Amino acid sequence: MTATTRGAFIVIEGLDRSGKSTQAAILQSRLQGGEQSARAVLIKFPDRTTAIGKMIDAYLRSQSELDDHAIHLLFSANRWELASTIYAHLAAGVTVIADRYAFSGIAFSARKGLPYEWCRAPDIGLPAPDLTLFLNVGPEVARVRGGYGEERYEMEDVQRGVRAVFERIGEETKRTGQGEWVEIDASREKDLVAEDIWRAVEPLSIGVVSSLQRLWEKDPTT
Ligand code: DGP
Repeated sequence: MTATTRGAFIVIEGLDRSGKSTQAAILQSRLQGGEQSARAVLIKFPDRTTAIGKMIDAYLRSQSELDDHAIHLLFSANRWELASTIYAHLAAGVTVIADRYAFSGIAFSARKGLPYEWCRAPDIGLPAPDLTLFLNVGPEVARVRGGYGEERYEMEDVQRGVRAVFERIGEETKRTGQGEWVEIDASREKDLVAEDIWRAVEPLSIGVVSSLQRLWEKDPTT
């Protein structure tokens, strides 16, 4: 029996203003323009275009208030509503790049004091990324870059707490081997960051033979 090749699922995570969206766009065009000319789609979380995404958008702009648990579940539901789209693309051999994913879900809510395990639970079973690129910048660098302050969470002390939770997630992912977690020094010039990203992604750009895993099927904390 011949093994079938599917598209790779690549997630880009990081603090606000770490350059995720810029790098995701560079990566997408590089994948599409290469010799192999892979097809690649970019999905941004939260997806603010859906009905759930509109509620999230209003919350982030402080136009509505929601209980911390309720908004956490909405962010997760927003990922679940796109899960079948992700599966379909991957099965069709298309590379999927997600700008943020479930790791942001844990990081932003656990920072508020919600229990880590509780934060992880609603995302268990989502399609698991083959590779997560964590764009690492200090919160002070991120603040200077684009100007925090327009949306909820865009404050240095919040970002500092979020970063600490991301570090825990990265350590757990590396220890348990459930997916690959690569840290990229994103405080550097954007072309250098893009080169490091490409080095990590290139082996996956021709597709993946192994079957897609589900997120946290094994408890990473044990
Ligand atoms: P962005 O559109 O990437 O700038 O993200 C909007 C904000 O929402 C940003 O401050 C990070 C935060 N965020 C993204 N995903 C989640 C999530 O799953 N849960 C929570 N609580 N916040 C999130």
